[in-house]
Amino acid sequence: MNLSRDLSRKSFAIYGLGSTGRSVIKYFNRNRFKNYVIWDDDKDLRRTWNLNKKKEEDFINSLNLVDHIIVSPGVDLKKVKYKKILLRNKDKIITDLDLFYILNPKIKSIVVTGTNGKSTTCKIIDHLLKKNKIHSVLGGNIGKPILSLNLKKNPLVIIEASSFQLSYSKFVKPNYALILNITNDHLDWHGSMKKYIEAKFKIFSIQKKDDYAFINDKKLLSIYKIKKYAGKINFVRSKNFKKVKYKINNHHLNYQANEENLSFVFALSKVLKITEKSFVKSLISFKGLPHRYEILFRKKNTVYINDSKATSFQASSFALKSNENIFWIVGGMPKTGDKIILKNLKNKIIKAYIIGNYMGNFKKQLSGKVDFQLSKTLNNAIDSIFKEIKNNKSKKTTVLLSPAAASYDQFKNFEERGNQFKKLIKNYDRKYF
Ligand code: UMA
Repeated sequence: MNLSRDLSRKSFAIYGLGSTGRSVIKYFNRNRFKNYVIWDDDKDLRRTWNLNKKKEEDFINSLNLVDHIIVSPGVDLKKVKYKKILLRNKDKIITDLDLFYILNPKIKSIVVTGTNGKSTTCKIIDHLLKKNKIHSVLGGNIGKPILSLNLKKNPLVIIEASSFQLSYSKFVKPNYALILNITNDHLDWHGSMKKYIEAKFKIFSIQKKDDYAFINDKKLLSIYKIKKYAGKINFVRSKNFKKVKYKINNHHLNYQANEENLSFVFALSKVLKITEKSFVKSLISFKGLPHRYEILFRKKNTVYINDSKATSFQASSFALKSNENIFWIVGGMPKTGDKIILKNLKNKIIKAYIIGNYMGNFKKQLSGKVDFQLSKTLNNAIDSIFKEIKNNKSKKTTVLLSPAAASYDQFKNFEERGNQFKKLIKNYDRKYF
Protein backbone atom coordinates (compact mmCIF):
# COMPACT_ATOMS: atom_id res chain seq x y z
CA MET A 1 0.00 0.00 0.00
CA ASN A 2 1.21 3.45 -0.81
CA LEU A 3 0.23 5.87 1.90
CA SER A 4 0.24 9.49 0.85
CA ARG A 5 1.63 12.05 3.26
CA ASP A 6 -1.24 14.33 2.55
CA LEU A 7 -3.63 12.30 4.61
CA SER A 8 -5.97 15.09 5.61
CA ARG A 9 -7.95 14.71 2.39
CA LYS A 10 -8.34 10.94 2.73
CA SER A 11 -11.28 9.14 4.26
CA PHE A 12 -11.01 6.89 7.32
CA ALA A 13 -12.97 4.42 9.42
CA ILE A 14 -11.85 4.14 13.04
CA TYR A 15 -12.65 0.75 14.62
CA GLY A 16 -12.39 0.77 18.42
CA LEU A 17 -12.90 3.75 20.71
CA GLY A 18 -10.53 2.85 23.53
CA SER A 19 -7.48 4.98 24.21
CA THR A 20 -6.08 4.34 20.71
CA GLY A 21 -9.27 5.23 18.84
CA ARG A 22 -9.82 8.32 20.95
CA SER A 23 -6.27 9.53 20.35
CA VAL A 24 -6.79 9.17 16.58
CA ILE A 25 -10.03 11.16 16.76
CA LYS A 26 -8.34 13.91 18.79
CA TYR A 27 -5.48 14.03 16.31
CA PHE A 28 -7.89 14.23 13.37
CA ASN A 29 -9.90 17.00 14.98
CA ARG A 30 -6.79 19.01 15.84
CA ASN A 31 -5.42 18.68 12.31
CA ARG A 32 -8.63 19.18 10.35
CA PHE A 33 -9.08 15.65 9.11
CA LYS A 34 -12.79 15.85 8.42
CA ASN A 35 -13.63 12.69 6.59
CA TYR A 36 -13.94 9.89 9.10
CA VAL A 37 -16.48 7.55 10.65
CA ILE A 38 -16.16 5.77 13.99
CA TRP A 39 -17.34 2.54 15.61
CA ASP A 40 -17.03 0.39 18.73
CA ASP A 41 -18.69 -2.95 19.42
CA ASP A 42 -19.26 -1.95 23.03
CA LYS A 43 -22.86 -0.82 23.59
CA ASP A 44 -22.09 1.57 26.43
CA LEU A 45 -19.38 3.30 24.48
CA ARG A 46 -21.71 3.65 21.50
CA ARG A 47 -24.22 5.38 23.71
CA THR A 48 -21.51 7.78 24.91
CA TRP A 49 -20.54 8.54 21.33
CA ASN A 50 -24.11 8.73 20.17
CA LEU A 51 -23.71 5.95 17.60
CA ASN A 52 -27.23 4.94 16.64
CA LYS A 53 -28.49 2.32 14.14
CA LYS A 54 -28.18 4.74 11.23
CA LYS A 55 -24.56 5.50 12.11
CA GLU A 56 -23.88 1.78 12.37
CA GLU A 57 -25.19 1.28 8.80
CA ASP A 58 -23.10 4.21 7.60
CA PHE A 59 -20.06 2.75 9.26
CA ILE A 60 -20.52 -0.70 7.75
CA ASN A 61 -21.04 0.72 4.27
CA SER A 62 -18.10 3.02 4.62
CA LEU A 63 -15.73 0.13 5.34
CA ASN A 64 -15.94 -0.71 1.64
CA LEU A 65 -15.51 2.91 0.58
CA VAL A 66 -12.97 4.64 2.78
CA ASP A 67 -9.27 4.93 1.94
CA HIS A 68 -8.04 3.58 5.28
CA ILE A 69 -9.39 1.62 8.22
CA ILE A 70 -7.66 2.26 11.53
CA VAL A 71 -8.07 -0.65 13.93
CA SER A 72 -7.24 -0.66 17.64
CA PRO A 73 -4.78 -3.31 18.85
CA GLY A 74 -7.47 -5.15 20.82
CA VAL A 75 -9.55 -5.82 17.69
CA ASP A 76 -9.02 -9.43 16.66
CA LEU A 77 -9.76 -9.86 12.96
CA LYS A 78 -10.67 -13.51 13.50
CA LYS A 79 -13.36 -12.70 16.04
CA VAL A 80 -14.49 -9.13 15.52
CA LYS A 81 -18.16 -8.46 14.76
CA TYR A 82 -17.65 -7.12 11.22
CA LYS A 83 -14.89 -9.55 10.46
CA LYS A 84 -16.03 -10.41 6.93
CA ILE A 85 -16.04 -6.83 5.68
CA LEU A 86 -12.80 -6.08 7.47
CA LEU A 87 -11.10 -9.10 5.95
CA ARG A 88 -12.36 -8.13 2.51
CA ASN A 89 -10.75 -4.72 3.03
CA LYS A 90 -7.67 -5.99 4.81
CA ASP A 91 -5.27 -4.06 2.58
CA LYS A 92 -6.71 -0.80 3.80
CA ILE A 93 -6.09 -1.57 7.45
CA ILE A 94 -3.50 0.57 9.20
CA THR A 95 -2.76 1.52 12.82
CA ASP A 96 -2.03 4.58 14.88
CA LEU A 97 1.65 3.62 14.62
CA ASP A 98 1.43 3.83 10.83
CA LEU A 99 -0.18 7.27 11.03
CA PHE A 100 2.57 8.37 13.38
CA TYR A 101 5.34 7.29 11.01
CA ILE A 102 3.71 8.72 7.90
CA LEU A 103 2.87 12.02 9.53
CA ASN A 104 6.27 12.47 11.19
CA PRO A 105 8.86 11.29 8.68
CA LYS A 106 11.69 13.21 10.33
CA ILE A 107 11.14 12.15 13.92
CA LYS A 108 13.77 9.79 15.33
CA SER A 109 12.43 6.78 17.17
CA ILE A 110 13.31 3.71 19.18
CA VAL A 111 10.84 0.81 19.01
CA VAL A 112 10.97 -1.90 21.65
CA THR A 113 9.10 -5.15 21.27
CA GLY A 114 9.43 -8.67 22.69
CA THR A 115 7.40 -10.92 24.92
CA ASN A 116 8.62 -10.01 28.40
CA GLY A 117 10.01 -6.89 29.97
CA LYS A 118 9.09 -4.37 27.24
CA SER A 119 7.63 -1.74 29.56
CA THR A 120 10.45 -1.88 32.08
CA THR A 121 13.04 -1.76 29.31
CA CYS A 122 11.32 1.27 27.74
CA LYS A 123 11.19 3.02 31.11
CA ILE A 124 14.87 2.34 31.70
CA ILE A 125 15.75 3.65 28.23
CA ASP A 126 13.67 6.78 28.85
CA HIS A 127 15.39 7.29 32.19
CA LEU A 128 18.83 6.73 30.65
CA LEU A 129 18.20 9.24 27.85
CA LYS A 130 16.85 11.89 30.20
CA LYS A 131 19.78 11.48 32.56
CA ASN A 132 22.05 12.01 29.56
CA LYS A 133 20.24 15.12 28.41
CA ILE A 134 18.66 13.51 25.37
CA HIS A 135 15.12 14.83 25.08
CA SER A 136 12.82 11.81 24.90
CA VAL A 137 9.12 10.94 25.13
CA LEU A 138 7.67 7.51 25.77
CA GLY A 139 4.42 6.00 24.47
CA GLY A 140 2.63 3.12 22.80
CA ASN A 141 1.60 -0.04 24.58
CA ILE A 142 3.01 1.32 27.83
CA GLY A 143 -0.17 3.39 28.18
CA LYS A 144 0.01 6.66 26.27
CA PRO A 145 -1.12 6.29 22.66
CA ILE A 146 1.54 7.37 20.25
CA LEU A 147 -0.56 10.11 18.62
CA SER A 148 -1.03 11.77 22.01
CA LEU A 149 2.66 12.40 22.52
CA ASN A 150 4.05 15.91 22.61
CA LEU A 151 6.51 16.17 19.75
CA LYS A 152 7.62 19.73 20.42
CA LYS A 153 11.39 20.19 20.64
CA ASN A 154 11.98 17.21 18.39
CA PRO A 155 12.22 14.39 20.93
CA LEU A 156 13.67 10.95 20.44
CA VAL A 157 10.43 8.97 20.62
CA ILE A 158 10.50 5.66 22.49
CA ILE A 159 7.67 3.34 21.46
CA GLU A 160 6.68 0.18 23.27
CA ALA A 161 5.03 -1.89 20.54
CA SER A 162 2.91 -4.94 21.29
CA SER A 163 2.56 -7.74 18.77
CA PHE A 164 -1.12 -6.70 18.41
CA GLN A 165 -0.13 -3.22 17.30
CA LEU A 166 2.54 -4.52 14.97
CA SER A 167 0.36 -7.18 13.45
CA TYR A 168 -1.71 -4.60 11.50
CA SER A 169 1.06 -2.05 11.02
CA LYS A 170 2.80 -1.53 7.71
CA PHE A 171 4.91 1.61 8.05
CA VAL A 172 6.79 1.23 11.33
CA LYS A 173 10.30 2.41 10.59
CA PRO A 174 12.39 2.95 13.71
CA ASN A 175 15.93 4.27 13.74
CA TYR A 176 16.62 1.85 16.58
CA ALA A 177 14.59 -1.36 16.69
CA LEU A 178 14.89 -3.80 19.60
CA ILE A 179 13.44 -7.32 19.76
CA LEU A 180 14.14 -8.29 23.35
CA ASN A 181 12.97 -11.89 23.43
CA ILE A 182 10.23 -14.04 21.98
CA THR A 183 8.45 -16.71 23.99
CA ASN A 184 5.01 -18.29 23.88
CA ASP A 185 2.48 -15.50 24.36
CA HIS A 186 -0.67 -14.16 22.71
CA LEU A 187 -0.85 -17.26 20.50
CA ASP A 188 -4.62 -17.32 20.86
CA TRP A 189 -4.66 -13.94 19.12
CA HIS A 190 -2.02 -14.51 16.44
CA GLY A 191 -2.95 -18.08 15.63
CA SER A 192 0.60 -19.44 15.50
CA MET A 193 4.11 -18.81 16.78
CA LYS A 194 5.22 -18.05 13.22
CA LYS A 195 2.66 -15.25 12.85
CA TYR A 196 3.58 -13.89 16.28
CA ILE A 197 7.27 -13.77 15.39
CA GLU A 198 6.53 -12.24 12.01
CA ALA A 199 4.58 -9.43 13.68
CA LYS A 200 7.56 -8.64 15.89
CA PHE A 201 10.05 -8.79 13.01
CA LYS A 202 8.13 -6.08 11.19
CA ILE A 203 10.07 -3.47 13.14
CA PHE A 204 13.18 -4.46 11.17
CA SER A 205 11.55 -4.87 7.81
CA ILE A 206 11.59 -1.33 6.40
CA GLN A 207 14.51 0.16 8.25
CA LYS A 208 17.08 2.15 6.29
CA LYS A 209 20.67 0.99 6.11
CA ASP A 210 21.81 3.52 8.72
CA ASP A 211 19.25 2.32 11.23
CA TYR A 212 20.03 -0.23 13.94
CA ALA A 213 18.38 -3.60 14.55
CA PHE A 214 19.10 -5.09 17.98
CA ILE A 215 18.53 -8.80 18.54
CA ASN A 216 20.13 -11.56 20.59
CA ASP A 217 18.63 -14.71 19.13
CA LYS A 218 20.88 -16.11 16.41
CA LYS A 219 18.38 -18.82 15.50
CA LEU A 220 15.64 -16.31 14.73
CA LEU A 221 18.11 -14.21 12.79
CA SER A 222 18.88 -17.03 10.44
CA ILE A 223 15.30 -18.33 10.13
CA TYR A 224 13.93 -14.92 9.21
CA LYS A 225 16.98 -13.86 7.20
CA ILE A 226 16.66 -10.32 8.47
CA LYS A 227 20.08 -9.42 7.06
CA LYS A 228 18.30 -8.99 3.75
CA TYR A 229 16.33 -5.98 4.76
CA ALA A 230 17.19 -4.68 8.23
CA GLY A 231 19.49 -1.82 9.15
CA LYS A 232 22.82 -2.43 10.86
CA ILE A 233 22.43 -5.56 12.92
CA ASN A 234 23.61 -5.25 16.48
CA PHE A 235 23.86 -8.73 17.94
CA VAL A 236 23.37 -8.20 21.68
CA ARG A 237 25.63 -10.28 23.91
CA SER A 238 24.94 -10.44 27.61
CA LYS A 239 28.64 -10.96 28.29
CA ASN A 240 29.29 -7.30 27.41
CA PHE A 241 26.77 -6.15 29.97
CA LYS A 242 28.08 -8.61 32.57
CA LYS A 243 31.32 -6.64 32.63
CA VAL A 244 29.53 -3.57 34.04
CA LYS A 245 26.70 -5.27 35.89
CA TYR A 246 28.54 -5.57 39.18
CA LYS A 247 28.85 -1.76 39.30
CA ILE A 248 25.09 -1.26 39.28
CA ASN A 249 23.61 -1.74 42.69
CA ASN A 250 19.90 -1.03 42.41
CA HIS A 251 17.31 -3.36 43.92
CA HIS A 252 14.59 -2.09 41.54
CA LEU A 253 16.64 -3.42 38.65
CA ASN A 254 17.47 -6.68 40.38
CA TYR A 255 13.80 -7.39 40.72
CA GLN A 256 12.23 -5.80 37.69
CA ALA A 257 14.67 -6.11 34.86
CA ASN A 258 16.52 -9.14 33.70
CA GLU A 259 20.06 -9.30 32.48
CA GLU A 260 18.92 -10.01 28.94
CA ASN A 261 16.90 -6.81 28.68
CA LEU A 262 19.56 -4.70 30.36
CA SER A 263 22.06 -6.02 27.84
CA PHE A 264 19.90 -4.43 25.13
CA VAL A 265 19.85 -1.10 26.95
CA PHE A 266 23.63 -1.29 27.29
CA ALA A 267 24.07 -2.06 23.58
CA LEU A 268 21.76 0.83 22.68
CA SER A 269 23.64 3.19 25.01
CA LYS A 270 26.88 2.41 23.16
CA VAL A 271 25.31 3.21 19.79
CA LEU A 272 23.97 6.45 21.27
CA LYS A 273 27.49 7.21 22.46
CA ILE A 274 26.61 7.31 26.14
CA THR A 275 29.73 6.61 28.20
CA GLU A 276 29.92 3.52 30.37
CA LYS A 277 30.33 5.67 33.45
CA SER A 278 27.19 7.61 32.65
CA PHE A 279 25.29 4.42 31.80
CA VAL A 280 26.12 2.96 35.20
CA LYS A 281 25.27 6.18 37.04
CA SER A 282 21.93 6.48 35.22
CA LEU A 283 20.89 2.90 35.94
CA ILE A 284 21.72 3.23 39.61
CA SER A 285 19.15 6.02 39.91
CA PHE A 286 16.32 4.12 38.14
CA LYS A 287 13.15 3.59 40.15
CA GLY A 288 10.81 0.71 39.31
CA LEU A 289 7.32 0.49 37.79
CA PRO A 290 4.06 -0.41 39.53
CA HIS A 291 2.60 -3.93 39.13
CA ARG A 292 5.93 -5.41 38.03
CA TYR A 293 7.47 -7.17 40.95
CA GLU A 294 6.40 -4.23 43.10
CA ILE A 295 7.40 -4.80 46.69
CA LEU A 296 4.61 -3.20 48.68
CA PHE A 297 6.12 -3.57 52.16
CA ARG A 298 7.78 -5.98 54.55
CA LYS A 299 6.22 -6.58 57.90
CA LYS A 300 6.57 -9.19 60.64
CA ASN A 301 8.65 -11.57 58.57
CA THR A 302 6.38 -11.28 55.54
CA VAL A 303 7.01 -9.50 52.28
CA TYR A 304 4.06 -8.49 50.04
CA ILE A 305 4.65 -8.38 46.29
CA ASN A 306 2.35 -7.16 43.55
CA ASP A 307 3.38 -8.77 40.26
CA SER A 308 0.01 -8.37 38.53
CA LYS A 309 1.66 -7.64 35.17
CA ALA A 310 2.89 -11.25 35.01
CA THR A 311 0.34 -12.59 32.52
CA SER A 312 2.19 -15.75 31.48
CA PHE A 313 4.00 -18.44 33.46
CA GLN A 314 7.33 -17.32 32.03
CA ALA A 315 6.70 -13.86 33.48
CA SER A 316 5.67 -15.29 36.87
CA SER A 317 8.61 -17.63 37.14
CA PHE A 318 10.95 -14.75 38.02
CA ALA A 319 9.02 -13.88 41.19
CA LEU A 320 8.75 -17.55 42.14
CA LYS A 321 12.45 -18.10 41.60
CA SER A 322 13.38 -15.07 43.68
CA ASN A 323 11.43 -15.92 46.86
CA GLU A 324 10.87 -18.62 49.48
CA ASN A 325 7.83 -19.82 51.46
CA ILE A 326 5.40 -18.31 49.02
CA PHE A 327 1.64 -17.92 49.32
CA TRP A 328 1.07 -17.69 45.58
CA ILE A 329 -2.05 -16.09 44.13
CA VAL A 330 -2.37 -17.44 40.63
CA GLY A 331 -5.03 -17.63 37.91
CA GLY A 332 -7.12 -15.58 35.52
CA MET A 333 -7.53 -16.02 31.81
CA PRO A 334 -4.81 -18.48 30.75
CA LYS A 335 -2.78 -17.83 27.61
CA THR A 336 -3.12 -20.43 24.85
CA GLY A 337 -0.20 -22.83 24.94
CA ASP A 338 1.11 -21.53 28.26
CA LYS A 339 2.28 -24.25 30.66
CA ILE A 340 3.06 -24.05 34.35
CA ILE A 341 6.37 -25.85 34.82
CA LEU A 342 7.26 -25.87 38.49
CA LYS A 343 10.15 -28.37 38.61
CA ASN A 344 12.63 -26.63 41.01
CA LEU A 345 10.07 -24.05 42.06
CA LYS A 346 7.75 -26.49 43.83
CA ASN A 347 9.60 -26.30 47.13
CA LYS A 348 9.33 -22.55 47.22
CA ILE A 349 5.54 -22.56 47.33
CA ILE A 350 3.70 -23.13 50.61
CA LYS A 351 0.33 -22.98 48.93
CA ALA A 352 -1.25 -21.67 45.73
CA TYR A 353 -4.54 -19.75 45.82
CA ILE A 354 -6.31 -20.07 42.51
CA ILE A 355 -8.49 -17.17 41.38
CA GLY A 356 -10.50 -16.34 38.26
CA ASN A 357 -13.05 -17.91 35.98
CA TYR A 358 -10.72 -20.63 34.70
CA MET A 359 -9.87 -22.34 37.99
CA GLY A 360 -10.20 -25.80 36.41
CA ASN A 361 -7.29 -25.14 34.09
CA PHE A 362 -4.97 -24.10 36.94
CA LYS A 363 -6.21 -26.89 39.21
CA LYS A 364 -5.23 -29.42 36.56
CA GLN A 365 -1.79 -27.92 36.15
CA LEU A 366 -1.04 -27.67 39.89
CA SER A 367 -2.56 -31.00 41.01
CA GLY A 368 0.01 -33.32 42.55
CA LYS A 369 2.68 -30.60 42.44
CA VAL A 370 1.79 -28.07 45.13
CA ASP A 371 -0.85 -27.63 47.79
CA PHE A 372 -3.61 -25.39 46.48
CA GLN A 373 -7.00 -23.92 47.25
CA LEU A 374 -9.74 -22.75 44.90
CA SER A 375 -10.32 -19.19 46.07
CA LYS A 376 -12.09 -17.76 43.03
CA THR A 377 -11.69 -14.11 44.12
CA LEU A 378 -8.71 -12.05 45.25
CA ASN A 379 -10.57 -11.22 48.42
CA ASN A 380 -11.05 -14.91 49.35
CA ALA A 381 -7.41 -15.66 48.58
CA ILE A 382 -6.10 -12.82 50.74
CA ASP A 383 -8.53 -13.64 53.54
CA SER A 384 -7.22 -17.23 53.68
CA ILE A 385 -3.58 -16.14 53.44
CA PHE A 386 -3.86 -13.67 56.32
CA LYS A 387 -5.41 -16.35 58.54
CA GLU A 388 -2.42 -18.59 57.76
CA ILE A 389 0.12 -15.84 58.44
CA LYS A 390 -1.53 -14.92 61.71
CA ASN A 391 -1.12 -18.47 62.96
CA ASN A 392 2.46 -18.72 61.86
CA LYS A 393 4.20 -15.44 62.58
CA SER A 394 7.68 -16.77 63.17
CA LYS A 395 8.29 -18.06 59.65
CA LYS A 396 9.64 -15.81 56.88
CA THR A 397 6.99 -15.78 54.16
CA THR A 398 6.09 -14.11 50.87
CA VAL A 399 2.61 -13.10 49.77
CA LEU A 400 2.78 -12.95 46.01
CA LEU A 401 0.22 -11.95 43.39
CA SER A 402 1.80 -13.21 40.18
CA PRO A 403 -1.15 -14.65 38.26
CA ALA A 404 0.55 -16.18 35.19
CA ALA A 405 -2.63 -15.23 33.31
CA ALA A 406 -4.41 -12.27 31.76
CA SER A 407 -6.84 -10.35 33.95
CA TYR A 408 -9.79 -9.82 31.61
CA ASP A 409 -12.01 -12.55 33.09
CA GLN A 410 -12.40 -10.61 36.36
CA PHE A 411 -10.80 -7.19 35.88
CA LYS A 412 -10.57 -4.38 33.35
CA ASN A 413 -6.80 -4.86 33.09
CA PHE A 414 -3.74 -5.90 35.08
CA GLU A 415 -3.55 -2.46 36.67
CA GLU A 416 -7.01 -2.81 38.18
CA ARG A 417 -6.10 -6.31 39.44
CA GLY A 418 -2.87 -5.00 41.02
CA ASN A 419 -4.58 -1.99 42.59
CA GLN A 420 -7.27 -4.18 44.10
CA PHE A 421 -4.56 -6.44 45.54
CA LYS A 422 -2.81 -3.43 47.10
CA LYS A 423 -6.03 -2.14 48.61
CA LEU A 424 -6.99 -5.51 50.07
CA ILE A 425 -3.53 -6.08 51.51
CA LYS A 426 -3.62 -2.70 53.24
CA ASN A 427 -7.10 -3.36 54.69
CA TYR A 428 -6.22 -6.84 55.94
CA ASP A 429 -2.94 -5.63 57.37
CA ARG A 430 -4.82 -3.03 59.38
CA LYS A 431 -7.37 -5.60 60.53
CA TYR A 432 -4.92 -8.33 61.57
CA PHE A 433 -1.77 -6.59 62.80
N1 UMA B 1 -13.22 -3.32 20.39
C1 UMA B 1 -14.22 -3.49 19.45
N2 UMA B 1 -14.32 -4.71 18.83
C2 UMA B 1 -13.47 -5.73 19.11
C3 UMA B 1 -12.45 -5.53 20.05
C4 UMA B 1 -12.35 -4.30 20.69
O1 UMA B 1 -14.99 -2.59 19.16
O2 UMA B 1 -13.63 -6.80 18.52
C5 UMA B 1 -13.15 -2.04 21.08
C6 UMA B 1 -13.43 -2.21 22.57
O3 UMA B 1 -14.80 -2.21 22.88
C7 UMA B 1 -12.71 -1.00 23.18
C8 UMA B 1 -11.64 -0.72 22.19
O4 UMA B 1 -11.87 -1.49 21.00
O5 UMA B 1 -13.52 0.13 23.31
C9 UMA B 1 -10.40 -1.20 22.91
O6 UMA B 1 -9.35 -1.04 22.20
P1 UMA B 1 -8.02 -1.78 22.64
O7 UMA B 1 -8.31 -3.07 23.34
O8 UMA B 1 -7.16 -1.83 21.49
O9 UMA B 1 -7.47 -0.86 23.81
P2 UMA B 1 -6.94 0.60 23.79
O10 UMA B 1 -7.66 1.31 24.90
O11 UMA B 1 -6.94 1.26 22.48
O12 UMA B 1 -5.44 0.32 24.34
C10 UMA B 1 -4.43 -0.17 23.46
C11 UMA B 1 -3.60 -1.22 24.20
N3 UMA B 1 -4.48 -2.33 24.60
C12 UMA B 1 -4.35 -3.56 24.05
O13 UMA B 1 -3.52 -3.83 23.21
C13 UMA B 1 -5.31 -4.61 24.51
C14 UMA B 1 -2.94 -0.62 25.42
O14 UMA B 1 -2.07 -1.57 26.01
C15 UMA B 1 -2.11 0.59 25.00
O15 UMA B 1 -1.58 1.22 26.16
C16 UMA B 1 -2.98 1.57 24.22
O16 UMA B 1 -3.58 0.90 23.08
C17 UMA B 1 -2.16 2.76 23.68
O17 UMA B 1 -1.22 2.35 22.73
C18 UMA B 1 -2.51 -2.15 27.26
C19 UMA B 1 -2.28 -3.66 27.28
O18 UMA B 1 -2.83 -4.32 28.15
C20 UMA B 1 -1.75 -1.54 28.43
N4 UMA B 1 -1.53 -4.22 26.36
C21 UMA B 1 -1.26 -5.67 26.30
C22 UMA B 1 -0.09 -6.07 27.19
O19 UMA B 1 0.73 -5.20 27.53
O20 UMA B 1 0.01 -7.28 27.52
C23 UMA B 1 -0.93 -6.07 24.87
